[in-house]
Amino acid sequence: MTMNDFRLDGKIALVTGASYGIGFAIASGFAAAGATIVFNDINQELVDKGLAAYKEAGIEAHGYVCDVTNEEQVNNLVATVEKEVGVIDILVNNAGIIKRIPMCDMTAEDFRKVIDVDLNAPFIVAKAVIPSMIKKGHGKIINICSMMSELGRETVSAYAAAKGGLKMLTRNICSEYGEYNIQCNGIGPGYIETPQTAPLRERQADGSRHPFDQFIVAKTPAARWGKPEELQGPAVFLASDASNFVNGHVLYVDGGILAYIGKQP
Ligand code: NAP
Ligand code: GCO
Repeated sequence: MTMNDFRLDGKIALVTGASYGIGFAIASGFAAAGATIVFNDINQELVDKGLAAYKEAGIEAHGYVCDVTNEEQVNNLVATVEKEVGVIDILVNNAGIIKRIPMCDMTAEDFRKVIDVDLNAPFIVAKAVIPSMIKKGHGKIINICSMMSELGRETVSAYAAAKGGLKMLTRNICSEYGEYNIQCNGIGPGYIETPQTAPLRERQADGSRHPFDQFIVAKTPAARWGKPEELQGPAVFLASDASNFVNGHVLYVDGGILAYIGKQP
C-alpha cells in the first residue's frame, strides 16, 4: 500500500444534495483528494449557492438541478454528467430530509415524503449509476446513514425507518454488485452541526443551551457535536482504493455515541 491508495485523482464523484452541509463537506474533502466534483440540489438557487461556495473554496464543481426522488430527472442527470463530465466513479447518496413529528400526529403523506427522499432516492440514484460502474470495472457507493440506522427516538419514526432501510440497502447493493468490483458502504454521522440539526441546538430564551443539545453532549464521549469536516477523512477512505475490500459496512462517525450509555446526570 502507498498513500496514493487514499487519493481520488482522476475520479468523478457525484454527491447528492451537496450545496451545503454534510454533502458540501464530503465533496470538498473529495476535491482535496483529487476528485472532480459533481453535485445536485433541488433548485437552481441552491445549485448557484453551492457553485459559489465551491468556487470560494477553490473547487471548480459541476452543479445540476435534480430532485433525487424523480427517477426521470435522476436518469437525465446521470446521462448529462456522463456526456459533460464523464462516467461517475463515486456516488454519495447524501440528500436527505427529516420531519420531527410524534408518530401518531404524523400524516401518511409526511411519512412517505421522508421515505421517498431518504430511502427511495438512494435506490433510484444507485440504480442509475451502477450500469456504467459495471462497464468501467469499478465503483464506490456511499450511503449517508445515521444514528437512526441503529437507534430510535421520539418524533423521528419516518427518518429512522428510512435510515434503517438505507443500512440494509447498503448491504444489499454490496451483496448484489460486489462481484463487479463495486463497494457500497455507509457512513453513519453522529450529531453534526448543520442546518438540519440547527433547531436542536438553538439557544433558549434565557440564553441556556437547548435541552436536546445538553442531552447529546452528555451522550457523546467526545462531549460535543461533530463538525461536517470530520466526515471528510472517513468518506475519502471509503471512496478510495484503500477500502477496496471494505463492503457492506456502515462506518459510524459519531464521537462514540453508539458505544456509550451516557454521562450520569
Ligand atoms: P441538510 O443540511 O438539510 O442538507 C440536505 C441537503 O439535501 C440540502 O441541500 C437539501 O436541499 C438536499 N435535498 C433535500 N431533498 C432533496 C431532493 N429531493 N433532491 C435533491 N436534494 C435534496 O442536511 P445535512 O445535515 O447536511 O445532512 C445530509 C445527510 O446526512 C442527510 O441524509 C442526513 O439525513 C444525514 N445525516 C445528518 C446528520 C446531522 O447530524 N446533520 C447526522 C446523520 C445523518 P434543501 O435545502 O432544498 O432541503
Ligand atoms: C434528530 C437528528 C438526528 C441526526 C442524525 C443522527 O432529530 O435526532 O436530526 O436524526 O440528524 O441522523 O445521526
